[in-house]
Amino acid sequence: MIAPLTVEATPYPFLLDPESTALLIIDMQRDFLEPGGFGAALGNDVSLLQAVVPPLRRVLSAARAAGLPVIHTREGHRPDLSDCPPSKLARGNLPSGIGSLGPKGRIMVRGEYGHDIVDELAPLEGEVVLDKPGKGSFHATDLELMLRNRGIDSLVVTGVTTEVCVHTTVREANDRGFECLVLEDCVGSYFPEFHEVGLRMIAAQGGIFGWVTSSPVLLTALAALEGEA
Ligand code: C5J
Repeated sequence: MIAPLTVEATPYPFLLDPESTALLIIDMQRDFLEPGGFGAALGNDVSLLQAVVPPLRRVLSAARAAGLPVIHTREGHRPDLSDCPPSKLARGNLPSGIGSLGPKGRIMVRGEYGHDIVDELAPLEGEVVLDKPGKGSFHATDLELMLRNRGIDSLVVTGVTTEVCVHTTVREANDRGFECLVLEDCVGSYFPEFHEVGLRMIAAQGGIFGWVTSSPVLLTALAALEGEA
């Protein structure tokens, strides 16, 4: 049995038990991070999300080394779009929206190149890749069942975007009794001000939704596990 690690965080230190914590990587897909995808179709500067990749790569590698389960999510839909609410399909009046053919395949459609995770963070064999139709990772998925079956009660949360899929997931997790530690430099937004306020909202009021720390702080804590059997 490994003793919980103390991770300095806001609003107070987070106790991370490596045996009951998973790394959750939300929607690090080409559709959000690269030109020609959904993020760009919505009029966003997708280059803003690229900053998340290097620190998240380091966290992914440390989590794998520490034996933490890794769960990757992907937002998107079946090719016939039968799981896409008409409201979501219509939202934004986009000339080229969900299901349209773009330079990376059909936008936000499962199986298309653009829907998949960026090369730098490609899942390894055995890691969960969870397809979700909504913003939250728990909505219409079996995430909760998988976490409970594995005895996971805490999540290190990363990915994009801070105020949309990350926030929705943290709120869903919190209401289900999971503890969330969000890494401020491993989540990102097209809107720096939303990112900033989104993080503050998580840790405010004594950690109303969870805790916030940075990847270097987590990596320092995880380094203490090296050498432990
Ligand atoms: C958005 C997401 N922003 N992954 N999705 O539509 O945050």
